[in-house]
Amino acid sequence: MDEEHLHDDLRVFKDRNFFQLRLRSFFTVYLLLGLFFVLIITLFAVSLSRVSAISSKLNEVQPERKQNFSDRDFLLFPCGPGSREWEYFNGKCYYFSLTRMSWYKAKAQCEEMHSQLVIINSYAKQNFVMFRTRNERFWIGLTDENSEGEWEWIDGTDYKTTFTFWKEGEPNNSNNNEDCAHVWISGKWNDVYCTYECYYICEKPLPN
Ligand SMILES: *[C@@H]1O[C@H](CO)[C@@H](O)[C@H](O)[C@H]1NC(C)=O
Ligand SMILES: *[C@@H]1O[C@H](CO)[C@@H](O)[C@H](O)[C@H]1NC(C)=O
Ligand SMILES: [Ca+2]
Ligand SMILES: [Ca+2]
Repeated sequence: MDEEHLHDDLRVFKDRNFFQLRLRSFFTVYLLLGLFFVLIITLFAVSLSRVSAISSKLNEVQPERKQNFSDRDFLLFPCGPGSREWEYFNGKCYYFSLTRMSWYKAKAQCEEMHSQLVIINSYAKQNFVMFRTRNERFWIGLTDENSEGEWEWIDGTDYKTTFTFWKEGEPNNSNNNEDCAHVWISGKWNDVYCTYECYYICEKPLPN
């Protein structure tokens, strides 16, 4: 015996000791991780409750704002805080479409938005439109489809006594088939067939 046995016993004892040490260090790591998660979750819960408190406060404010426009809203969004795509110019609101369609569809689209195709009745308005349309084609509320050569603004504005801005040589009723007007290069007006597809401009008064 016994030299050798003793040696073996000693080794078993050493191994066990080592195993226990490792176990303890694992336990510590898990404990720290656990604490860390608890901390994170607490922080998350606190911030969540703050956000929901703020949003419920906002919800309380909302109905008041819908009932009447505060002066601040009116300055920021004169065409209504709920319709930021409408641009304000000189007492009216304008929408420049992002899709192309025929003159008839464009007219209907404006009506659906409680507005109508734009009436360009002054050089100031022409300038505003010209600046925004940048040589792109946009329908306006002008047509001679009822009677060839008798141009009419869709709101009844008298054509003969009002501002015009036709391109040189237009309207030319090309192919006897051009009865709707759009703005084009430098914002100048051209007549084209009404089923042509281009962008459009709607106009509406300020909300009450
Ligand atoms: C708009 O609301 C404010 C309070 O939020 C009120 O004092 C004011 O009289 C209202 N204005 C109109 C025109 O209803
Ligand atoms: C008439 O107008 C159309 C655009 O609507 C243009 O393409 C055409 O060249 C014009 N024709 C003449 C003869 O100016
Ligand atoms: Ca025509
Ligand atoms: Ca033409």
